[in-house]
Amino acid sequence: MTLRLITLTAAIGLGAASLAWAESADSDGDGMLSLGEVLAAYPSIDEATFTAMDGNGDGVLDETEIQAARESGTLPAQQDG
Ligand SMILES: [Ca+2]
Ligand SMILES: [Ca+2]
Repeated sequence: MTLRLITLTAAIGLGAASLAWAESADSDGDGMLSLGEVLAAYPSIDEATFTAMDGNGDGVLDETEIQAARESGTLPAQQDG
């Protein structure tokens, strides 16, 4: 039972961590990051970098594209403020 509780807690923790990007950068709460949201949240990123991160070219970054950008180091770790 203790192990099960730990596993459940860990799962919840991972879920919260994966959504952390959206809570601070996704200002309109649609679950994806537009160019404007990325520029506002990450001053170090320019439009060309955004375009490079937008793998399917639909003009917004979905969670998959954001995860890929973070893993490749293109998108910096979450910034405070
Ligand atoms: Ca958004
Ligand atoms: Ca996209």
